[in-house]
Amino acid sequence: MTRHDKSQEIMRRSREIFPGGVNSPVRAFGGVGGTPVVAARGEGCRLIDADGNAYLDFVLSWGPLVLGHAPPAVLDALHEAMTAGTSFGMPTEWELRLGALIRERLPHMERLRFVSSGTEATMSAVRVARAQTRRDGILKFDGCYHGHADSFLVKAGSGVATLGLPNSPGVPAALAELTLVTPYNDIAAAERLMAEQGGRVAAIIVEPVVGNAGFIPPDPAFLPALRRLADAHGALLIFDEVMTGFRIAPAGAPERFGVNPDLTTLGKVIGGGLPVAAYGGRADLMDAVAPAGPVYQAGTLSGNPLAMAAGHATLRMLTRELHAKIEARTARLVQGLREIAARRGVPFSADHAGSMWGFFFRAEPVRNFADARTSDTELFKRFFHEALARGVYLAPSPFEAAFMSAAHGDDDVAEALNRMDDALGAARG
Ligand code: KE4
Repeated sequence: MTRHDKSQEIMRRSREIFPGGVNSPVRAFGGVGGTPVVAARGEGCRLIDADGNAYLDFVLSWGPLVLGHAPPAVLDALHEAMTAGTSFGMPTEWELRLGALIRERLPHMERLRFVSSGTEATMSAVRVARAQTRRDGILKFDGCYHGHADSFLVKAGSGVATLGLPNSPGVPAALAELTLVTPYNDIAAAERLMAEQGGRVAAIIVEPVVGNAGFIPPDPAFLPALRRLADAHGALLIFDEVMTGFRIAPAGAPERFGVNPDLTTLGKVIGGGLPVAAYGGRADLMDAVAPAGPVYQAGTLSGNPLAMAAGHATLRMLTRELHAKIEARTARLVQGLREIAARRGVPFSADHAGSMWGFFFRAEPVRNFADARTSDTELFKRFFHEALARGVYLAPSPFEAAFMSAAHGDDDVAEALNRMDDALGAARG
């Protein structure tokens, strides 16, 4: 078994400073029990904790590290940028370079604005939608997580779901009632809700592939139906691609599913591990954003040159060929897990979209958050810890997705499967 004395000591002291000892709830192991391991360094696909234990990392900072930890190209770009200074609060060429590259890869983002977190991106996209439609309501899907802005903390996924928080105290009822919620993949329910209340809905916001209730792909007809529904009721369609961006396809959900949103949010991968997110889309909508228009949104460190440099280096490396290579390895890992579970007679379903993947201890496919909650979360907890003890780091919650990076080689995938096979045997008892 691995030792975690230093992690335990660091967490003991951190609990005296940070709520729950962490700076983001999902890191606290609330969904799996026990004490978090404390990261000390990352090397490619490996994570080393404060006690020197090494793990094959499939969380990758919750998605940003599509090239793996500390990729040389990103470190070189960061070094070049930081020797010129760390922040200016002024236009720089770095933001132009990354903005132009994103628009080249994602032509549906005619205009975009950089911010520093996915939460800022989604709250700003909704503000634009509310301003442009002069409506206050939004429609989201049960188990989807769009960051912690007040309007989204209604039946949210990720840490809200992991910790079993009903919604969140501190969100005014008057605001929460503006957020309509309906089950993911249920077109009829969404149609009924929009027929009743569509006149007050500014936007339908959706994770094109859900990564915050566990991994849940859309039924083929779901996203096209949302496009039609938004158009029929004069609402906008927002694809929250903070997690799926540059993960499920080189040009995102529009390429994978053939549906164009009105607005898109990005994050994670576009910062290469530094704080970067963005919102954007149709020019006629985005030109309402200050100072071009009256919709106010701002940020001291938006477009920070170090973050722009890291994101630019990451996307430059992430060619279509590399994306396809990472996707192929992800497919092999998922298929390997299915075979292990079948051989061991464990009820199990797993799937992937590009380099994003996930699994549930449940035989039937998971189509929405209610399904996800019927999976065997107790077995997940045991499996998580048995895998951790064998050097595999998975998301510490059954309601999160997993990821793959360019740094995971074929041998790493094979090694991870061997370790997880052994872990499942131990977890089953
Ligand atoms: P941030 O504010 O955490 O940068 O992004 C919020 C967000 C928005 N939209 C989607 C689809 C997201 O997945 C996220 C953040 N994802 C979580 C992981 N499920 C971040 C991890 C955390 O909360 O610490």
